[in-house]
Amino acid sequence: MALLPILEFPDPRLRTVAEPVTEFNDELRQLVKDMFETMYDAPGIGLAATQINAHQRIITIDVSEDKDQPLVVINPQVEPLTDETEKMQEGCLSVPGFYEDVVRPNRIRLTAQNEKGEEYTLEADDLLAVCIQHEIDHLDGKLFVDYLSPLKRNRIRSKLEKLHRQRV
Ligand code: QAP
Ligand code: CO
Repeated sequence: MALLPILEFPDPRLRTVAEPVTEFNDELRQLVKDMFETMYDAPGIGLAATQINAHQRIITIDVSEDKDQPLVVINPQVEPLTDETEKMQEGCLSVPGFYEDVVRPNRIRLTAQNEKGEEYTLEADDLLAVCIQHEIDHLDGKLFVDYLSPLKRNRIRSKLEKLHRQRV
């Protein structure tokens, strides 16, 4: 078991587009375990492999109250089920301390694989739907701050850069 360091905005490695997973082996399953440990420790409700500098299409999610409903999302494909959107305040382990409203489709269908390579489909709404879309964005090198105005995004960037300088 291991806690993995999380990349923080504006680290350019967060812009990497992740590769599909092709081998469902013990190494993959260990990575998934470490991602859950890192996510629960943070604590967070979602983590994409991009955020721990592993550029494969792997996501861990648990939006449950009791943190007992882990969802492994590998090679995800998502389709919106309605034109309706939802405005929700989002945060991100890679943008610590900042929360802003983002608008996204509020019902989706997810098709993905689990850590054994088994394919599944589920329909999601509300927080789970938002979280899945937020995490898939990471695999495509996107962050929730990309949906904000340049002014807000630059303010967040400056504040985090200052914090990172103080940390060194
Ligand atoms: C993505 O985010 C998400 O700023 C998951 O200081 C968030 O787990 C989807 C976190 C909200 C939908 C709605 C953020 C932890 C965790 C922070 C997270 C922080 C500590 C974020
Ligand atoms: Co995030």
